Amino acid sequence: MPANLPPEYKRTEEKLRRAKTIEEKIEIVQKLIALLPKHKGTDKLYADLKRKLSKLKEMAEEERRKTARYDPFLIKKSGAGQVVLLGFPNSGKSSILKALTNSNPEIADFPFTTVKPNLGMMEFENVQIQLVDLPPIHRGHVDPLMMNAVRRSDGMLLIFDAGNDEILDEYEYILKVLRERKIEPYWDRIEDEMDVGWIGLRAMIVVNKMDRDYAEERFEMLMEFVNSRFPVVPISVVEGRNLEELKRKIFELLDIVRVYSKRPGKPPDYEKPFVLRRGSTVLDLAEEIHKEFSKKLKGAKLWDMERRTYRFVERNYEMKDGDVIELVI
Ligand SMILES: Nc1nc2c(ncn2[C@@H]2O[C@H](COP(=O)(O)OP(=O)(O)OP(=O)(O)O)[C@@H](O)[C@H]2O)c(=O)[nH]1
Ligand SMILES: [Mg+2]
Repeated sequence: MPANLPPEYKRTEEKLRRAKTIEEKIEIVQKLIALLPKHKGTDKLYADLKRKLSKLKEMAEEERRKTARYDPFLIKKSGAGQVVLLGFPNSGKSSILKALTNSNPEIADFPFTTVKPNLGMMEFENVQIQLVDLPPIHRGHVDPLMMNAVRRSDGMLLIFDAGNDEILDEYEYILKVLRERKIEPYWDRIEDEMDVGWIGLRAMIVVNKMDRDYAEERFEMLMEFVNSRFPVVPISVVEGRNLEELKRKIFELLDIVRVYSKRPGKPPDYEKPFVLRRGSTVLDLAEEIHKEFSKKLKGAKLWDMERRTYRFVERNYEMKDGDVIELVI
């Protein structure tokens, strides 16, 4: 042992002997390295500590790998927004995903077919929207990992089977499950201030299997019960009924606007809209395009491409879906 080690070093070294967890040990060794006077006499000790530290870090990493739980509901977002499909078993969630996207999930006439989320991209005009078909909600255990995925999404479809007599009970049950997870589903607006930990999530209702007997009656009953709180879209995947309308409504659910940026003297590119949250301003658009740009921004020309005229709008102008914007700096 080289001489001249400060007393604090010795004290810390003593702590290392008593440390229990790998994390504690890492922290102490790092402290030792910092406390060690650096000179020829301590070279070897320094190298030993470094080796010890890297060994401990390896062990910590190994531990993390072993304990980390694989979460199949951690879904990377893509496209203009992510919409989850939630509903009781057999209501047709996977069938809807298959009908609206290029995905080919397992579909069967018995419940609990889907056990892991299925993803697909839905094309609506010039935007792509990500749909996530989830395992069913039921009256037993609700997977908290699944509900976390709902929380992270940008909107949800509550799916019901028009052939099912339990439709109202199921609706109430799903609302209860959402409440338990501090999710407030809404379409119009949330009037009251939300408590800490709560989130608002845009939601709408899809009544599938409208081809079944007495479907119309059940649909009417649910409509009345929902009482305009959410839009209710009746569809039939089997008959291909109302699917285009459903797509448009899913786009509306996301509450986004598409705006087209135009350079001076050039036409806008209608294939590539900028997709922003409703309420976004010209300044938000400029920031999206280039941070530097936004600092110098004066406002924008809002074009009427048919008449080839424009009017000047301020930086805080809230853009509407379809606006053609030429930023002015
Ligand atoms: N009559 C009728 N049957 C449908 C319709 N859509 C789906 N189905 C049938 O309903 C059954 C269940 O469909 P799925 O898409 O697997 O239902 P799911 O909600 O994904 O079911 P889980 O994964 O178990 O929650 C299948 O037999 C489908 O063919 C429809 O519009 N009309
Ligand atoms: Mg399914």
